[in-house]
Amino acid sequence: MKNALQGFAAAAVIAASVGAPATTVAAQSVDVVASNWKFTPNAITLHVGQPTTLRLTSSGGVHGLESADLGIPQTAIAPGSTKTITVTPKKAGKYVLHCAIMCGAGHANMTLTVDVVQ
Ligand SMILES: [Cu+2]
Repeated sequence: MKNALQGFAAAAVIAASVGAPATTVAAQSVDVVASNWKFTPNAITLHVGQPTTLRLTSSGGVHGLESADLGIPQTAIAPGSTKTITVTPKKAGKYVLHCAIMCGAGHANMTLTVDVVQ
């Protein structure tokens, strides 16, 4: 029960960080920071048909993101620069994106979960 509540709180924080209320049409953005070896946050929520700009940077190491399902081309994420990719999900679901560039010992476990909801 405690874990479920913590999960809910985390989801609420992520939803809040996405920004604008559902009634606005302005593009939303989400910041994701890659490091050795995780994405922070490691889970984000997007909405079907709603464009969201991902702002990707790294605080350590070169990492990558890619998702054919979400229309994210292979994108290198390196310290000192920010890559922006606008994503408009077509289909609800849970997409687990793995780091797309070999980055060392923790590479295999480096994931970003994208929860796409209506
Ligand atoms: Cu990697």
